[in-house]
Amino acid sequence: MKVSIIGVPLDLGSDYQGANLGPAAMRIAGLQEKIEELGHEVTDLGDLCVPPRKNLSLGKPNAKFFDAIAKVASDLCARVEEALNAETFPVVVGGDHAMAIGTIAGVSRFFKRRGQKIGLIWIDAHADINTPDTSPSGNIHGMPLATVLGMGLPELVAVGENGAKLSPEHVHLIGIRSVDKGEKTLLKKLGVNFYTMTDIDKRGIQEIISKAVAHLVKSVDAIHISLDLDGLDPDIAPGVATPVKGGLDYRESHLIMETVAETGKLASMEIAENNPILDIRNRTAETAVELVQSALGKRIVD
Ligand SMILES: [Mn+2]
Repeated sequence: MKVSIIGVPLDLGSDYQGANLGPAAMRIAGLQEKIEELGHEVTDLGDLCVPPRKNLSLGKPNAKFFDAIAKVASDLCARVEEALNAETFPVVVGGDHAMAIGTIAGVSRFFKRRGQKIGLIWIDAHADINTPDTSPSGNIHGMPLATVLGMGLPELVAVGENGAKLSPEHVHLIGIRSVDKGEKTLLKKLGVNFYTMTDIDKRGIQEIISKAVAHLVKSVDAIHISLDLDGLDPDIAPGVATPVKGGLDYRESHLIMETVAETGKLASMEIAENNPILDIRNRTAETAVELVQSALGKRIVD
């Protein structure tokens, strides 16, 4: 398989600076080499251009830096679509999770033009389904799931193509344990499939991911993984802006990747929220690179 690495040094979606260094940390952790070890041909397309926050005005307090984020997301959408057009598998490395607005717009546009549907495995401690009306912080990294489902700020919903990029029933949100009040309402109203850490404790990740994937295999043509590293337990991924105790452990997160990979329908993935400033000796990037390997076919015994 051919793989394209796309770096998104975006930190405008969060109050914490440092996620803009995430792509560099992933490269230092050996992202390209570790994918090549699996026999894939890898091209690193470098980083998108993101303006420094000092040069920007806040824009709207309930959707901070929305215009700059919309521009980066549009650029990313185009880059992802090009990578898919070139018959490569995009591995998009961030950058805060606002990047998902662009990545998913690109994946959606590529498959929509072929009359095909996409599904989404979204791993996160948070639901990321706030809108400017419900967000307590105004930080756009808490809004990308709502945005790709067509809710929220029109300038962001319009990225790529206006409107929802996929159907809520084709979204599986895994690992949540910190959900805002407004988000609880929207999660249920939209009909997104979601699995809290309590669900995972009770049912086990194997049952949950197998059923989620079986549902997607039946109903969509391609699957995208949006991995927010704060979905993982802070023990294995401490370098994130908003860590929450009690996340997915090392084996659980690998099993998710392996199970999705086995479908043969995984078309793209992104890794968000790696913040080297908050990390411990690049542990988070190293964990992330290992998870990319599992998603791209690495097995204990081949
Ligand atoms: Mn997130």
